[in-house]
Amino acid sequence: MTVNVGLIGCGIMGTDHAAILNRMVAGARLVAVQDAFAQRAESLAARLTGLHVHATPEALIADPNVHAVVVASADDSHAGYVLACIRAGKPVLCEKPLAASNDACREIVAAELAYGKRLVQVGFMRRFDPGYVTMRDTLRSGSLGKPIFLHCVHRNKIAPDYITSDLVIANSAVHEMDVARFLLDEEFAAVTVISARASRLSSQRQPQFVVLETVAGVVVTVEISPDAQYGYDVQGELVCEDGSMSLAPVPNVTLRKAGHSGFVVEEDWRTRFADAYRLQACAWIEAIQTGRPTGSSAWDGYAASVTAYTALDALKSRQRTSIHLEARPALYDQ
Ligand code: ISE
Repeated sequence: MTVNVGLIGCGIMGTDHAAILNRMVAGARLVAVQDAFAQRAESLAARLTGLHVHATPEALIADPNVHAVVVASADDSHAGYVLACIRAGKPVLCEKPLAASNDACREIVAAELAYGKRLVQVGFMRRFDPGYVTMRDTLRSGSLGKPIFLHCVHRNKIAPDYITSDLVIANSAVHEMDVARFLLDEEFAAVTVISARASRLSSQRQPQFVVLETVAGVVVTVEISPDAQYGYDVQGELVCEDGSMSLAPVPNVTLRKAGHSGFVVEEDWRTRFADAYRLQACAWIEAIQTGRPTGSSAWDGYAASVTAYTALDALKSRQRTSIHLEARPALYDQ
């Protein structure tokens, strides 16, 4: 069965999703778009054939020709559209964050529980990055023993002006909060945040160092540098009882030129995680076709949100702060 997809939000991420669905995913067809700025939807429709432009997100969700929805609109609008998709019984791939508060995440989980089936996938694309997937599979094989430390580095080339110290955590480090749960398969118990001095590029955001402790005692460190200047750089090393494994640089080609030997560093996450975004879309469509949900669930979106907001409390208080999640409903057991 071909899955007809409607897209809400035609900004940078929405346009990327459209290009992926249009060209790279077997079994998917982008059929409808909508954006708060109608002109953006019109211009996307002018570039791709066969798209219906809807005036409102509600009309797009209600369109009987739309089987499933991608939400890539402004962050604070996500929850409302995800809830509307659940009410309509339509699968939805929602860009992170799932919602703008823990309460709104809980409301989505409750709506899905009432519906009785998983419909929501959160766009934490790193779960589909071949490097992280290999690390997870290797850890599960048991060949390296139990995990002890996960060291993460997350550097953006230059953060946009709206990024503050809070958003360095809630918008950037939240990826490590999700992918660490994915790798380690357990929840966090506590978080501590240490701020480094601000770079001369911006006084409004400090680079942050986040230390997370899992329930089993694995320590996860995350350096988040919003203005690293040299490029977009994501690193990860998982140290286990019998060895360690690290993400390899992407792309994995060594360049030698003018006295240097090394690899090109990506500009941003859209190129660094291009494969992950494509594989995420393929997996989402396959999950709809087979009825076997995959990727980050609404529960994972809730857990990432609680972890990020607790980290913001820890940033303010400068204290090690406990993380409290509700009991995970059986719907979300793997
Ligand atoms: C951005 O919103 C993302 O989601 C990227 O993956 C992340 O690397 C970046 O720091 C965020 O601002």
